[in-house]
Formats: sequence, structure tokens, C-alpha cells
Amino acid sequence: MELGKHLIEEHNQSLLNTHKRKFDFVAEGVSDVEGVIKKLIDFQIAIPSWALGTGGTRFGRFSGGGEPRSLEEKIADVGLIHALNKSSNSISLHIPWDIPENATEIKAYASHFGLHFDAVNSNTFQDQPSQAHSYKYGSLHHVDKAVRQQAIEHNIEVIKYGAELDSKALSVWLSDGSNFPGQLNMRGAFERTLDSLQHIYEALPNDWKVWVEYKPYEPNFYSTTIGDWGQSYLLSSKLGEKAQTLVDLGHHLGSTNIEQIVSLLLMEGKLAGFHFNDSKYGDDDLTVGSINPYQLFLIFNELVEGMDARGMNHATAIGWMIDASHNVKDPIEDLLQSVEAIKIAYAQALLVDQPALVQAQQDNDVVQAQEILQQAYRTDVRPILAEARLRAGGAIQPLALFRGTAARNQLIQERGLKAVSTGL
Ligand code: AOS
Ligand code: ZN
Ligand code: ZN
Repeated sequence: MELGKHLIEEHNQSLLNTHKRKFDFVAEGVSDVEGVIKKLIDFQIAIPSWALGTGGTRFGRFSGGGEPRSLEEKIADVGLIHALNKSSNSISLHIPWDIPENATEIKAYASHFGLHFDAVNSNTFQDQPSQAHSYKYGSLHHVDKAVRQQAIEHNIEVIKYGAELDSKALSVWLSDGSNFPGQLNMRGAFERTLDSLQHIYEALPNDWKVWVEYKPYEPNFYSTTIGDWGQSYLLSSKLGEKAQTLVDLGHHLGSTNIEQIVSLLLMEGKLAGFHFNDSKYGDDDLTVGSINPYQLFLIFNELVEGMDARGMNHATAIGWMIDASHNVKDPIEDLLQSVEAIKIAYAQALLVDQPALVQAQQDNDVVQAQEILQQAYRTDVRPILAEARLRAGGAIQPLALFRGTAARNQLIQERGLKAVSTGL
């Protein structure tokens, strides 16, 4: 389904007066509101293809109906999100869940919605019916060379699919690890992983990156071979310039200071980008900003400060992507909420009075430093986001418009109530 332009225009017209009043009020207190709006218009967040269906848990899956049944329908859903918020102009594919059989047609179809392809994701955490060897005991770290070779070849095949779609990065998340002490020689596992990644690295085109994701536990519960940012950083350093560390917000143990990790990776030129989500206990894949929006703001504060110090373009210097999948929400509504939460945190970070903060730090004025951060965090920036969307041709209130047009009912009519998307 596609959203007619006139629907967005009618929606915006009906909200325009109220919006203007709210915007003028907040704009008065922002020193360079035009600069902030421009940065917000440029800032795009990639949508993962697996987030468009209602996610599974280990225990069950409850489809909400109208889920995309094919890659084309996934692209159409991202197109719908982008038409509404003008902030999600790319899609990140997962191989083999979404095999782009005809890359030329798929690219043309995506560009019809103003979309392109972000990082491609490999999968060596599940066995596919056609494969010779099992990943039960790992993939790139496996003790058997034949299994490692199969996993290496899969990653190289994913690069090839990605190259045809003009993707520029391979995202590698391994479930490799051990469930019990003694199962694995940890140094051996690390060395084999490095060796396997080196083979994949050699197959990367020159203008590509490989993003090495870390995760402390699950599906293994004793050790994970790339378990934290130190292990990922070690691998990406040894691999070379094209390798970087990917930060998935849900992949940290409770109360980890993620903003500090981000700050140092950025300093070293090793921050690949993000998988955004939120969590209460672990890799829960909850909606970004639903649990700890202040942490998200503090992460963006480090990013804005660190990127400005290094002269990096906020929108393009690193990868911005959502990684979440839900059991109970409409996936499109959830993604609209997620993108909004990310952009709210970003906008608030742009409002931080950096020179004043530097001064407070210099003076060891801890109270003032907190005042400066929270002055920005407690500003309601939503009218600025709405203004940026309005100027870019999106909707003042994307979620309200999505609900108002009963778009999900239409999708259910087109695709059926039992349509189940590929993915976990
Ligand atoms: C798994 O926990 C990781 O977050 C992965 O990034 C991702 O969810 C998976 O690779 C889907 O392809
Ligand atoms: Zn992830
Ligand atoms: Zn995860």
C-alpha cells in the first residue's frame, strides 16, 4: 500500500496552526534552530528487514496480521514509514531471510520509495536446509575447519548480494560461544574467529566496511566468543581499517556505561555504528527510548561532541540502524516510535551548550555541568522534529496519521490476517 501525498497534506493542514504555536515557543529558546532543523532533516535511520514482522520469542509468535510476505512487501513497508517520517530512507537486509533474486529490479523498486540499501547481515546462527555442516557448536570459531569454511563462504556470498544492491557494509553477529565451562578453549576460539574474519575481510570491496557486533550472552550462556566491546575492538584492530565495532544497545550487562564505550570507540575511529533498541534486563529488543531515554541522550551527547571534535558528518560518518523485533506491537507503529525516540535524543544533544559544558568541566563545577545537560534533555524538542518532517514532506504526527488512515487494516486485506514475515 502507498500513502497518497494528499493524505499527508490534509493531515498537516489540520494540525498546522497548533504546530506553529508549539514550534515558535520552543524555537525562541534555541540559538541556531535552523541549523538543528537542517541536521534533523539529514539524519536518517536504517530499518532492518526483520523488524517489519511481529517478532518471535523462544516460546511463541503471535502475528498481528498483514505482515510482509516478501522482500518487495518489506520494502513497501519501509517506504510507508519513510513517507510518514522522512527519516528512514534505507533498509538493511538479512541473508538468507531476504534473498534479492533480481538486484536490478529490487533496487529500482526501492528507489521508487526513495530508499537504498544499508548494511547486509549474514546469518551463521541458524542452520539452513541446504547447508552441509551444522552451526550447533559455532561458525567462524568452530573447531572443524570445514564448518569455518562454510561460514566464511556464506559471508562472502552476502557481500556479493550486498554489492549488487550498492550496500557498503557487512554486519557480522556471531552466536558463537559456549554453554558450559570447559566446552571451549577461549583463546583458540578467538584465534579461529580472527582467522575466519581475515578471510572475509580479504573479500571486502575497497569502499566497504565490516561491522563486528558483540553480545555478552544468548544463545550461549557461559561464554560468547565476541562478548564485549574489548573483544570486538581487538578483532577490528587486528583486521584493519575496514573493520569497526558495532554497538547494539541491548548487548550490555545491566548498568554498563555505554556512552563511555561509544566515546572511546569514536576517538579511535573504530565506531561502526549502532543497532538501536532498549532493554530492561538483557537483549530484550524493547523499543528505543521506552526504558531509558536519558541514557540514549547521554550517548548522543558523546556522539555529537566527539563527531564535532573530529569534523565528522553526523548523518553519514557511521551507521544508524534499529535492531528490534516485538511480540506485541504493530511493527510499523513501533518503528515510527523508535525513529522518533532516536531523533529526539539527537535533537536534545544538539541543544547542549558545549562551550559552557567545557567551561564547567574546566572549573570542576559539577552542579553546572549537570544543569547544562539536563537543560537540553528536559527541552521538549518534538515541535522541532515535526517542523523538520513538515519541511521534508513528511507528516507532523506520523503515528497518528498511520492510525488515522487505517493502513494496517488495508495491509491485512492485501496480505491476509495470517501473513507471517520471515525472520526469527
Ligand atoms: C542478535 O542478538 C543481534 O542483535 C543481531 O544484530 C541481529 O538481531 C541479528 O543478526 C538479526 O540478523
Ligand atoms: Zn544487533
Ligand atoms: Zn541483539
